[in-house]
Amino acid sequence: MTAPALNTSHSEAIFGAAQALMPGGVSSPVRAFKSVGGQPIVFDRVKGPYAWDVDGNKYIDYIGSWGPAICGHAHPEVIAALQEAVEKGTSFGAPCALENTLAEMVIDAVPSVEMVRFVNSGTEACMAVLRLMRAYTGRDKVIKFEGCYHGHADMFLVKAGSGVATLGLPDSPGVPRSTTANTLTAPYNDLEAVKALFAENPDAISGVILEPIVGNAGFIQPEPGFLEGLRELTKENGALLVFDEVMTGFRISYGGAQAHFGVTPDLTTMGKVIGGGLPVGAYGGRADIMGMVAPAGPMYQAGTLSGNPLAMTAGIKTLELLKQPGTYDKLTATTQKLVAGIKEAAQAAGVPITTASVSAMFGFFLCEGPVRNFEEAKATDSERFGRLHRAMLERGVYLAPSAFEAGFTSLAHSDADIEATINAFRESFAAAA
Ligand code: KE4
Repeated sequence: MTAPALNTSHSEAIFGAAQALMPGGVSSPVRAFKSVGGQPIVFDRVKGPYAWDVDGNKYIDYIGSWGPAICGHAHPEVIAALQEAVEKGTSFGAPCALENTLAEMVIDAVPSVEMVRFVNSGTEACMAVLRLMRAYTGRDKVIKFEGCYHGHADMFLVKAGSGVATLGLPDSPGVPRSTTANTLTAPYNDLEAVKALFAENPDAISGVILEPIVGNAGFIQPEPGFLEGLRELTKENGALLVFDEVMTGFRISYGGAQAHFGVTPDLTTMGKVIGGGLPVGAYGGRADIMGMVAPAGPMYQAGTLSGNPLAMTAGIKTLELLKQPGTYDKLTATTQKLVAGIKEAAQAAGVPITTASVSAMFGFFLCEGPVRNFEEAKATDSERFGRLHRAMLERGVYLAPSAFEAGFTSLAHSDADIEATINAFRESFAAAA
């Protein structure tokens, strides 16, 4: 069944004008639709599970601003809390009680976090946590995994995921070799490779940082024993284990992926959900390590807007909503129903697919699978994904514009939304075959 042609003339005009104003016309590369082709959709407004573009087209949104909108976009209680808070000012640059409140909520929720520092993005959180790993251990090297993305700080742009993988960039110019010389990489789910790196670099590795569930190389889960093995290996080698939960934090469970899997790292980075859509990042962990952070200790990190009252307000209200009983059971049921429908739709069209989900995060690769690491993820049929993405847009469903991203559901996605999405997949797999 062919979808009605999508009128996107206003999107095209606005995006066209943006080309001369901002590199690629966007504020973040993955939004430019480079790997799926066609023009990006310019948003006008969002509400619940929906987005409307500037031409008035409505979409069921499975990006949710790349994670923050887990309660649904513009949740009335978050909006009301912000409207009240904004009357008291937009930024203080001074301590405020709201920081205590959100810090207590994060500390109570996340097993590894005894103390936390708020920053303004996941990138900042990951930059700071690497500096802290090095400050605490006195060692310079770090192990990351191919396909994992920890923001755009120089030392992490080595075999990175997300937009770097999407655009097929050989990492990035402007990053000195001297900076990335201390960044060691291993395939995800490969404990032997990590063991070898420790053996080759005795007493030189500050720690291992990873996405406990990968959402930046497509959706890749840790194999049984992988996280536990890293926990043991880092302990044996006097190194730190760091979970980058910027994407998984408060999405996989109220305590994040670490609570879901029962593996407690030494440090954790967070972002997205804890800001409820406003710019927030955070890093936290063992008090003896966090005690090194200025002004309590010598490791310097700072930020003008860190802990600002609006971001704290949105984060507090979002976590209050997520803490309600039954939240994650509902998110899991919604997502499992969606993913089962996607798989059935692909199989009906004879399209090879491997799907997976945990709580409110999901993904699929257009290949047989299994997909255990970034190398295997590259087997996905990116060309067909591009055609599928466009066909879904034409049917009112907004998926991440990249085969190397994850999908996000929310408390606002209804059964009717899921049914409509599955129908759109049925038609689109056939159209994009
Ligand atoms: P930000 O600096 O974008 O707030 O966070 C960086 C980051 C760190 N760690 C993980 C696990 C992340 O997923 C991210 C950011 N995620 C991407 C989506 N794949 C953000 C979207 C974008 O870059 O526009």
